[in-house]
Amino acid sequence: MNQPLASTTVRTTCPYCGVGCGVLATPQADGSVAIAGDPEHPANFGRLCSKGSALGETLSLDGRLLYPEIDGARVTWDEALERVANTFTQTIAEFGPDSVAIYGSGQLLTEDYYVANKLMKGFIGSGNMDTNSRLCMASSVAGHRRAFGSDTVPGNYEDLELADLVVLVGSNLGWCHPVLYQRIVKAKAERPNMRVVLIDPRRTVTADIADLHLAVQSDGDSALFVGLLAHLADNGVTAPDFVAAHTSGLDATLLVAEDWSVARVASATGLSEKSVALFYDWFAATEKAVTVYSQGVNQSASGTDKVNAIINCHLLTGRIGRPGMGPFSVTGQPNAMGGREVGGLANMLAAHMDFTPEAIDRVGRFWGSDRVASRPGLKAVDLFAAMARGEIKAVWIMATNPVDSMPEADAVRAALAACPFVVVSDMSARTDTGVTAHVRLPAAGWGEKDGTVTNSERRISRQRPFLALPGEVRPDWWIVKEVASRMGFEQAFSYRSPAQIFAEHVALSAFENDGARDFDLSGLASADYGNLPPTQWPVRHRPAARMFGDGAFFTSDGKARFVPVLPPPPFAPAPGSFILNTGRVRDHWHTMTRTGKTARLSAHYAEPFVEIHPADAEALNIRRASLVRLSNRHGSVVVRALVTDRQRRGHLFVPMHWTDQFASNGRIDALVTAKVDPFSAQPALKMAEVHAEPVHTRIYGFFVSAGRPVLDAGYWAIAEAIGGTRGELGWFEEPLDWSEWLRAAFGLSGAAIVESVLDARSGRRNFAVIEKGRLVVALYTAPDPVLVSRQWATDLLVADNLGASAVLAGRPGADMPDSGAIICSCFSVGINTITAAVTQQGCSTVEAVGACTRAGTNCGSCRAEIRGIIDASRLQAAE
Ligand SMILES: Nc1nc2c(c(=O)[nH]1)N[C@H]1C(S)=C(S)[C@@H](COP(=O)(O)OP(=O)(O)OC[C@H]3O[C@@H](n4cnc5c(=O)[nH]c(N)nc54)[C@H](O)[C@@H]3O)O[C@H]1N2
Ligand SMILES: Nc1nc2c(c(=O)[nH]1)N[C@H]1C(S)=C(S)[C@@H](COP(=O)(O)OP(=O)(O)OC[C@H]3O[C@@H](n4cnc5c(=O)[nH]c(N)nc54)[C@H](O)[C@@H]3O)O[C@H]1N2
Ligand code: SF4
Ligand SMILES: [Mo]
Repeated sequence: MNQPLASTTVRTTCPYCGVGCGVLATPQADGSVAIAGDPEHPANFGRLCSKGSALGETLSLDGRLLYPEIDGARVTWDEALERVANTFTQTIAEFGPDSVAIYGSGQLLTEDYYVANKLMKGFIGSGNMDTNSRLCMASSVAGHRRAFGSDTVPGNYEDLELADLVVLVGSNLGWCHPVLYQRIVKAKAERPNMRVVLIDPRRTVTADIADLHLAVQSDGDSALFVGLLAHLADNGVTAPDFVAAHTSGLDATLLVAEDWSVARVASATGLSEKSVALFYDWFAATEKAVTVYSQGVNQSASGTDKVNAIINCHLLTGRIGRPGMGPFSVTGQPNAMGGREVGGLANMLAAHMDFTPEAIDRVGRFWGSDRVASRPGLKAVDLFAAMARGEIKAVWIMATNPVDSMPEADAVRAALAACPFVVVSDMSARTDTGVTAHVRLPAAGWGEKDGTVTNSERRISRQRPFLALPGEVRPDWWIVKEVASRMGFEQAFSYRSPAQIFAEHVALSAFENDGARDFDLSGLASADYGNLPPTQWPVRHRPAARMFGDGAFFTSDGKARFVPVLPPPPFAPAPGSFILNTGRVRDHWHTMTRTGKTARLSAHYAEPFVEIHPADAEALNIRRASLVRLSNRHGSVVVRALVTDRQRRGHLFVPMHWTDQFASNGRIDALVTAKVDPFSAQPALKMAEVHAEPVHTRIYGFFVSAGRPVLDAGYWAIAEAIGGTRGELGWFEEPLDWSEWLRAAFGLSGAAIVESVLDARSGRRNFAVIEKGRLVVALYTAPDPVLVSRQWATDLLVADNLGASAVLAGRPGADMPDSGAIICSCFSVGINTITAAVTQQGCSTVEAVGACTRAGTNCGSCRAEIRGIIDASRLQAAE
C-alpha cells in the first residue's frame, strides 16, 4: 500500500454505488486503512454495505498501473502527454473534430468530468464526449426531460422511509443499493403497515421485504403502468387541481391507456389478474407512494417509455415532490448524477443545458471559446459503430471498461483494435480495454483522488484523499488539463486544484440562470470547498430537499407533460431460445478491477453463472453445477448452471462482472445485443436472445493455490482467497499427463506432487503439493462437478502442519470444520455455520442468528439470505 497522507480520520464518500454513503477512513500504523460508515452523513447515518466495509482491502498496489506507457513500454509523463496531445491535434487537423472522441464514466469525479467535457465540447469543438451513463441512466434522463423539461430527480431518500407504499421496479435494491434497502427494512419494521411491491422477472433477495412480488415478463412494465394509469383515472384517483394547473397532455395519454384493462395487462405481462388488480388497488389507496426504478426499467429498448409510464401515474395523482411521494430513479455509479450535471452525455452541452443556439452562445461566452460544438455527438453504441467503420480515428477512454461492459462487446473490442489511436486512463495495469490501448495513463483512485460526487438524491459530497499518489499516478483532471494545454488551450485549462474547477462549475450553473434551469449551485459561490458538507442541489439560497411539490416545472410553459405510452408487444424469442437478462451480484462491482482484489468479497460468488429454471434445465439436460454454453450470433460464453426457481421459465440471468482477467470465457456482454431505446439510445442490456446447451465436460476440477496460476483448460475461473487463489476448472479433453499439467499451471518445477486416486473406475483424482506443512496447491478432480467444500479447502491455505492425507481426503476432518459457502462477507460466516445455529442452537430469527454467529450484524446485506436459510430449515423440519 502507498503512504498515508496523515494518520487522522478523513471524511470521504464511498466510490461504489449511487447511494453515496459517507465513509470515515483512518490510516493505521501497520499500513492498513480502517473503514467505517460516517454517522453524520445523511445518506447512510453510519451504515455501510459489504462492498463499502471491504474498501480497505482494495487499496493494495497489486495490479495498479503506476507509470505512463506507450505501446506497453514505460515512458515519462511528458512523452505520454505529448503523444496524446499531438495525435489528437493532428487527427483533428486532418479529419476534423468529429474524428476524435472521449468515452468517460460515472466513476470520474465531477471536477475530472467537467474538464474532459469542456475540452471536447468547448475547445475541440465536437459533441463526441459520451459516457458509460449511456448504458445506465440515459433513459431516466430522457424520461425526466420529456416529463419535467429538466433532468431532475424530485425526491430524497427520506421519502422511502416516509412512504406507505414503496414500489421497486427493475431494481435489486438489496444487492445494488444495500444501504437504501436497509433504510426501508428499518422503516418497515417500525411501521408494519408500510408495503413494498417488487416488480422484477426474477425473485431476487429484494423480494424478502416485498408484500407482493410481480414476476413480470421482460419489458412488461409499460403495460403494467399504462394499465395503472387507466385504473386510477377510471376510479377517480386523481388530483384534478394539480393536473389542471401544472400539467398538460393528459387527454391524449389517457386515450392510449384506456384500452389497457386488467385482463389485457395480465396477458401482456404474464401476471395473474388477481395480482395486477391487487397492485392497482394498493397504489390507488395509498397517497404516500414512491416508485423506485433502476436498470430493469432503463436498460430496455422501451426504457424511456417505461420511465414516462411511471411518471404519468405520479403526475395524475399529484404524488410528486411531497414527503413520502414521487417517482425515484436511483443512480448506479457514485457520480452518475455529477456526470449528468457537467453535460457528460453526448446530447448535453454543460450544466444541464443542451445544444440550443442560446445555450451554445452562453456556454461559449462563459468558457471564452468560439468553437463550442454546435450539435450533439455520437452516443456510446453509435460511437463504437463509427469507430468500427473507421470514422473515429482517436479515442480517449477514462474510468470505464467498454470491452466488457458495452453490448456486442466482441465488436467493441474489434473496433478498438482497428482504431488508429486509443488512449486509456485507468487505475488498473491490465483490463480487457487497457490491452487495446496505444497509450495507458495511470489515474489516481479512491483514497488518492480529491473532488466531489453527486448521489441519487442530488446530494453533492466530497471525496477526500488520505493516501499519497503512488508511483507516477495523477488525478484525471490533471491529466486532461495537461493534454488540453499541450493542444494550445492552456489559458482555459490553467487549473491548479479541484477547488478551482468546482468553483467554475458552480459559476457556470449560475451563469445567466434566473431560475430557468434546475441545476443551479449559485448558493455555493463562496462555499469552503475543503469543508463542504454533503449538500443537495439546487442551491439558490439554501439547498432544496424536494422539487416540483409546488408544481413548477422546467418546460417552456412551466407545466409537466404527460407522455402517451404504447406498450411494446411482448418479446417472443424464437422457439428453443431464451431471454437473457443480465445484472449484478451483491459483492462484486462491474468488471471487478477493485472488488476482485478482496478475498472476502470474492467468496460470495467465485465464478460466472447462469440462473436457469429447473424445468428448462431438465428439458435441456443441464444438470446442477454443470457447465453451460450460451451463444448467439454475436458470441458465446461458458458459465456454471445455477438451477433455481427464482428464475422464470424461458428467462436466464447472467451477472455482468466476469472478464478475461477472471474467467476463460465469461464476458456476457459479448452476447448482449446493441439494440437501443429510440429516445435515449440506451441499449437493451437486459434482453438478448440466446441458445443454451450443456457443455460436455470430461473432468471438473477445483483448486486452491498459494500462488496465482496460469490456467490452460477448457473452462477456468479464478478468485482471490485469503493466502492465495482458488478456482474452478473444466476439461473438455482429459489432460494427457496430470503431473505435467500441474507443473505448468502452478509453476511447480521440482516440487513433489502427491496424488490419490479415490475411485479408479469413476476417475476421481486429487492432488496435493505441500511444503513444510503449508499447502502449495490442492487440486480436486472428478467426472462430475466436484463436491469438495470450497470454504474448507480454501481455509487449508492458511493452515499449518498439514499432512497430505488430510488434504487429499477432500473433506473436512474433526479438527477443521467446514463453514460452507460464505453468506456474511463482513465476518466470513458460512452457510453451514448459520444452518447449525438454526437447527442445533434453535436460532429462529435473523437477530438470533446474528447473536450466535455475528452473521448479518455489520452491514446487513446478507440478512435476506440468512432469512432464506431459516425458512428452508423450517420447511425441512415440517416435511
Ligand atoms: N453489488 C453491486 N451493486 C451495484 C453495482 C454493482 O456492480 N454491484 N453497480 C451499480 C450500478 S452502476 C448500477 S446501474 C446499479 C444497478 O442496480 P439494479 O438496477 O438494481 O441492478 P441490476 O442487477 O442491473 O438489475 C436490476 C433488476 O432488473 C431486473 N430486470 C430485468 N429485466 C427487467 C424488466 O424487463 N422489467 C423489470 N421490472 N425488471 C427487469 C433484473 O432481473 C434485475 O434483478 O447498481 C449499482 N450497485
Ligand atoms: N450486460 C450488461 N452490461 C452492462 C450492464 C448490465 O446491467 N448488463 N450495466 C451497465 C452499467 S449500468 C454500467 S454503469 C456499466 C459499468 O461498466 P464499466 O464502467 O465498464 O465498469 P467498471 O468496472 O466500473 O469500469 C471502471 C474502470 O475504471 C477504473 N477506475 C476506477 N476509478 C478510476 C478513476 O478514478 N480514474 C480512472 N481513470 N479510472 C478509474 C477501474 O479500474 C475500471 O477499469 O456497465 C454496463 N454494462
Ligand atoms: S450502499 Fe454500499 S456500495 Fe453503495 S455507497 Fe453505500 S457502502 Fe458504498
Ligand atoms: Mo450503472
